Amino acid sequence: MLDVLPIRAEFPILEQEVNGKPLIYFDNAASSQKPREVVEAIKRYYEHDHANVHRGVHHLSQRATDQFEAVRKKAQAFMNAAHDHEIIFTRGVTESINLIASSFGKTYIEEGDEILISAMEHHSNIVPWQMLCQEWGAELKVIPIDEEGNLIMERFDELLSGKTKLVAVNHVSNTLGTVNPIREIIEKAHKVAAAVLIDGAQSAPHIKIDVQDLDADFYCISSHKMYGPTGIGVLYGKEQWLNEMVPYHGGGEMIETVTFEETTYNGLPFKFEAGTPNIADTIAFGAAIDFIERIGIEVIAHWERELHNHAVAQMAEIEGMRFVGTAAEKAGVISFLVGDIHPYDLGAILDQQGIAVRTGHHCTQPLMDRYQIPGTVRASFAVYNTKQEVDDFVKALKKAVTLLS
Ligand code: C6P
Repeated sequence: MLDVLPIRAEFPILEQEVNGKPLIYFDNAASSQKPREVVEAIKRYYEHDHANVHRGVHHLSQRATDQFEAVRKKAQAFMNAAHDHEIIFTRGVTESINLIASSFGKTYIEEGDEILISAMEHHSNIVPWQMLCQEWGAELKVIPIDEEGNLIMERFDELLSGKTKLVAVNHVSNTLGTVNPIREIIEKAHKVAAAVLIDGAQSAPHIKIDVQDLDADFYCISSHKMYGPTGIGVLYGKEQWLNEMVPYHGGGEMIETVTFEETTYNGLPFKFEAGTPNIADTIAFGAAIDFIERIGIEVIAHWERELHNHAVAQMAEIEGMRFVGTAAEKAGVISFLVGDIHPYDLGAILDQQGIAVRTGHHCTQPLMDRYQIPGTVRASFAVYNTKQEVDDFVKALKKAVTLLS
């Protein structure tokens, strides 16, 4: 069993009371909290090392550049990318998907082409593809899901065709917790020469990512769900795609030469990194990767699974409990409703007891339509959560249900 208390002690924010009760933070799928070493990395950078990167010959600029580029190598190792120039820093998964939708669209998409997504995508993995389809006359197709929250793979097989240019699915659903069979999806998509983008927002904190082993074309992760700062993430892209695709943003850093008549572009990864990057948060993201690797991603996943099972077993006893998302392959996310109590009401009463959960549609409105529900309450776990917190949460939930029934 994981010795969780020393890990928990590394997170100063957890040592507070909310509404007179010790904070129980179960909103980790939205954004996880940051260990001291991540907070310290930001402070240290601004107090000692700040200068712009890749620009100056002076000492501070070189020091900042070295630290910044070291994180690219760290992220490369974390995802097992073949080259460090396949690691593009972005603001997070949303920006990464928009980058691909824009650059891939401009480079490859023609009228009549198809983009395939799934019914359990986050709005970030729906809207950019709708925009691409509108712009280029392509069509968006959707892989349906069954009642438990599994992709219906027979429908995927039927939807996949020579017209499919790109398949974009999440590795783990933020609302259902389903872990999707992305290896099979990638293999099948490649048979019709379609590229595959994996939205790894919810997998990166829990599952070992190996982009070479998966043969993923694009894989997106956000630091803030991985114990790191907000505003920084990684787009992994296979070298060949990134070399062929047109740039996303124009500006400094992404150019080789500029005249008023013509601009030539920089090589990878800088071609996709216009402007001054988010240096401090990138460096602190490196500290977050160190944190995950120090604990071990398998250890984290195992602990979260224990918390999940411990919670589900007790929650199932509550009358009227309905779990939304019950796939066999699941991460530490529990979406639920109780009777006809509105999720906001449950969330508000839990908050009064110091418990942070997310309520609503979780940026997956089409998924809510699929289940014909207004939203859910979602509890999601991280490595610093304890079984005692789960017990306290269940007790508070029972109290809330009694109050609202
Ligand atoms: N989901 C949640 O509470 P950004 O905001 O760009 O880092 O990530 C967007 C995103 C994309 N895909 C999935 C599967 C996600 O879960 C998220 C973020 C948060 O579920 C905030 S809406």
